[in-house]
Amino acid sequence: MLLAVETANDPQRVCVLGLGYVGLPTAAIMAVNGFDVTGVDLRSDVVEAINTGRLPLQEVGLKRVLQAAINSGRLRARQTPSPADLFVIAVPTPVRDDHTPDLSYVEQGAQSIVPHLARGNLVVLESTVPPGTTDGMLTRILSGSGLTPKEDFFVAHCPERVLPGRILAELVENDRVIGGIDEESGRRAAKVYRRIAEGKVFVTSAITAELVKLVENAYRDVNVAFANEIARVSREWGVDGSEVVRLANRHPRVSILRPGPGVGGHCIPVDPWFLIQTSPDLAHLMRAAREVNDAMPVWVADRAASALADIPDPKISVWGVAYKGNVDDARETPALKVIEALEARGIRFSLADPHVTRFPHPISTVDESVAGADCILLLTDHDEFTRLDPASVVGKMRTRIVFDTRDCLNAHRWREAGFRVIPL
Ligand code: SAJ
Repeated sequence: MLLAVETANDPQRVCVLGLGYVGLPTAAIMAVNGFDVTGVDLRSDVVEAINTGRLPLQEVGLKRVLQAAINSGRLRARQTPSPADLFVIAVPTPVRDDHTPDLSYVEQGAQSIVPHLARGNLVVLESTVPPGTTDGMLTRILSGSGLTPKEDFFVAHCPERVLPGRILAELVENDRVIGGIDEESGRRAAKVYRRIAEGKVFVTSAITAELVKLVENAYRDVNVAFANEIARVSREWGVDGSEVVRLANRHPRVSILRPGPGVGGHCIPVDPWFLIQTSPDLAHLMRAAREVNDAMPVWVADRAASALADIPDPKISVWGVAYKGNVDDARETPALKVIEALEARGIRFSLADPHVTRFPHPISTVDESVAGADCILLLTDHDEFTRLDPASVVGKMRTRIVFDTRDCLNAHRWREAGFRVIPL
């Protein structure tokens, strides 16, 4: 971790708005690097947890950094902002049901800064936004303070790039792209990020930075969609799509991601819409990728249902509702759509997930979930599942079928234990 090298004109007091998966680690890392940080979140339970050194969310290594930050006396949480040299906005930017961006949290965050904005302040937007937001809506709201942008205060977009499950490492190690609304804004923001990041810091325009972020996530969505399409085409030929992808990737210039039950989380299924919505006549590939990935959960449920077609009143033990392995996050999880499709087909199910605590359906242990089940439907590649000895569940099930949608189980071992193993 870098040690802070402070100079008189650098921002020292930081106010981080939004203490979720990005804002909280950012606030903690800034505090341990010498900034004096006030974290702001609307939720009183989150604020209280942080002030007592408790984690409001699961993330590898975060507890240690949070406690170090709290113990240093340089991090505290509040429900409202206070005056600062630097404001960092790290709030959610979801899409509505009609796929239009919901920027209400950014708007509220910006409005809450206005009464505190002072001459010389820098405002950095980390949240992912449609092109034009930083130099448009955000700067406009901040101008409500009576101060003049690019003269009295400075604004930049520095999109977060951290991967849930590796947030602390990536926060420090990843390169950063900084887009200023003018050169001075970019220069000031770059100076801040050079204090906390070991990766390279690239300075560009606000629009370019907005596009870069959206393109990164759209790229991943398109790549997974390609993998998922391969899985479905391979299935037509009766072969395992994951094996096709794995072997194609042995070519030195092919790098396809892994097929799965669909794409979840609060970023990859959301962000491409910010581009599709703003360039509807151009973004054909990105729209198609969204459609391919969104169709996966129902396809998976259909496959599971047909595997159980001969079994009376079948029961499925669903393993994993988190949107991906080893995280506690179930936002936009494909598991929910798979479950809804199973429900619509009248199939009984029971859910197991060792990480997720907040979910619309009850979650049980693996042992409870497999009791009397006919099929394990693995949707999330948590380590707890991949490491599990099939012998420990085989006796509890009525029928021995396992449908591994993540290609993460040792098929040989499961077959030896008497299971019929279905690949994606
Ligand atoms: N997935 C697959 N197959 C794969 C990879 C992912 O089906 O080979 C699925 C996952 O299971 C999950 C979804 O895609 O449901 C998204 O997972 P992810 O690990 O690809 O990405 P996120 O959403 O956890 O984090 C992404 C990252 N973006 C990129 O890698 C380009 C992260 O760096 C961003 O900071 C984050 O979005 C964000 O906040 O924007």
